[in-house]
This record gives sequence, structure tokens and C-alpha cells, in this order.
Amino acid sequence: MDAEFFHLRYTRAVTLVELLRAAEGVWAQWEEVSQGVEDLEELEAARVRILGRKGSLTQLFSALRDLSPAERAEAGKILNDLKERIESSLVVKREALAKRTREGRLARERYDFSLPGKWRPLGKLHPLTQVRLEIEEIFLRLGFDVASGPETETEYYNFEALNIGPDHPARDEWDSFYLGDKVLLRTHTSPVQIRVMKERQPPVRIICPGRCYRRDNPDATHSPVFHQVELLWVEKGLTFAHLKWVIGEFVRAFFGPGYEMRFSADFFPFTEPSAQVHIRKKGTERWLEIMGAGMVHPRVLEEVGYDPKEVTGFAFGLGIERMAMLRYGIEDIRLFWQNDLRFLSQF
Ligand code: 2NM
Repeated sequence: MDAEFFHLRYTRAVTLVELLRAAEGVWAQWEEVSQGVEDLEELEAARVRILGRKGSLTQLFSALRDLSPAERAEAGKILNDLKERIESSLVVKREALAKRTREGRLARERYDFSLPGKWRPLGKLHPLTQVRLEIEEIFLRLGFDVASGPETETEYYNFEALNIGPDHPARDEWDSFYLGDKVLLRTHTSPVQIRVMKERQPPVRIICPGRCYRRDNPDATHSPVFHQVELLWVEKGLTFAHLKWVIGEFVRAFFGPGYEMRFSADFFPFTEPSAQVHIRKKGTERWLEIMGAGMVHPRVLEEVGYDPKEVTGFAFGLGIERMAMLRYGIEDIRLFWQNDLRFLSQF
């Protein structure tokens, strides 16, 4: 059809009859090319073949100029009608195709907005970290600094400076994970306090939270890796009464009101006198041990360059695991290390 008309248009002038016959052919061509279109792109290609710059109907419009004015008016009206018919057919087909693709997409994608969203588990801090941070906050409010130090220590800082001599029986109990000659994993955080006291002058008010290591076989209450918070306050005029006050404040802040405290005599090489501290909910039977404490031994003060006649100090040490177990009623310390979300997600 195109080729036939092309020949006609460019070889000679066109007559009215020829042009009208060609116009009928253009409608037939439109029906043919637009019939099988599958999508909007194919429909657009069909449109261009008829109505585009070189489309068959456009060429017929160009051919109008070969006709006489009277014939041109008649033929022009017929071509315009044809153009309108094609354009409205185009709109109908375009709408039908758009609807079909929309419906096809909806059928393929099929979202169900009534379904619940995907559940993404939230991460949390480990219960031991939560308890450590809580203890730090309590003592920060009371004016203590948080100090930390190395987990590998020398025998000097871990034992000697703390009045634990080479032959002291405490070394048997604590002799530990040695990494080399005179270097070991710290058995408590006290060496941090030695380091801080050597660097600063009284008053010193610090707590030292941190990881410690002891040669213990794991069981429900022992773990070779555990965490401590040790507290130290050195200043002129401090007495055991101040120690009791600080511990009392801590117990109230951490465990809540309604607890009574009991101090009983104990022994540590680095404190004198030394005590074990228990608490009990008023009206209940059981005493729970929460920490060891005492007045810093004069030899420890001397060792760091303080004058024990000028200043006194007190210290205590508690286990973070133990605090968490008491707080939450956890009965086996090993649960903290098993990374079992059924356990961890409860905190
Ligand atoms: C405890 C119990 C009692 C303690 C003493 C010191 C230092 F460095 F000042 F001498 N730091 N920590 C201490 C005292 C620790 O843990 C059960």
C-alpha cells in the first residue's frame, strides 16, 4: 500500500478518484497494522506508519496540492474525517492496552496489605554490659571517675603492689594465666587502682570496671573469665563509716529500697580491716553476699607514694556477673557466655 501510493505521489499528479481510493486503503492499512498490537510500543509504531511524518495518511494530505481547489476541499474533508476516525480508534486501543498491562501487573504482583510486616529483631546490649553501665552511672552520680587499664599485667601490679608477696598464700589461690615471665592476665582490677594512685594525688575517687581471669573450672558460679567493678576512695579523714555509707547508697540505687546490710570480718592482703558484705530484703531469711571491702592497707598507700598518716582510703570489689545473677535470678553463670538468644533476649 505505502509503496503503491509512493509511486503514485511522486511520478505524476493525482486525481480525486485515485486519492479517495488511496484513503480507503489507508483505513484498511490502519485496521491491519493495529489489529495484532501487543503493547503500547507496538501501537505507537503502527501510529507512526499512518500518521507519522512520512506516514501514509500524511502523504495523502501532501497530495491534496495536486487537486483543483474544489476537489481539494472535498478530498480534504474526507481525509480529515479519516484522520479523526484513526485517532479515536487509536485512543480506544491505547486505553485497552493500558488497562490490560495495569491489570496484568496487579495480577502478577498481588500485594496483600493486610499481612503483618517483616519482623526484624532488635539488637540489645549484653546483660553484663547493661549491669556494668548501670553500676557506672550510680558511681558517676556519687562523684567517682571510671578508670580502666590493661588486662595483661605484671606480677608487680597484680600482686606485689597490693601487698601480696611472692610467698603469700593468696598467690596459690589466684596464680593464674601466665603469658610469660612475670606477665599474666589480671586476676582483679586492683592493678588499675595502683596505676591511677601512682599517677594522681589524693583525693582519688575511682571505680574500675573490667574483665578479669582466674584459673577456675567453670561451674554454675565460676567462670575463668569474669567481670569486676572495684571502687577506691582515698582522701584525708576517710573512715569505715564512709565506706558503709557508699555501699549503702549503692545497694539502694542498684537493688532498691528495703534492704539491710551486714558486714562480717574477712581478710584481704590489701585491706585492713577487711569485710564481706551481705544484703537481705527486710522480712526475708537469706543473706546474699555482694562484695568484699575494706580500708586500704597502709603498705599499699606507701607503695604508691602516699603517706598513710596523712590519708586513708577504702575499697571494695564486686563481681558484675554476681550482681546480674542476683538482680535477675540467674542461676548459672555460664549462661552469660553461651550466646543463646532465648536467654539474652530476656534482658
Ligand atoms: C576487693 C575487696 C577489698 C581493693 C583494694 C584495692 C586497692 F588497690 F586499693 F588496694 N583495690 N581493690 C579491694 C578491697 C578489692 O575485692 C573483693
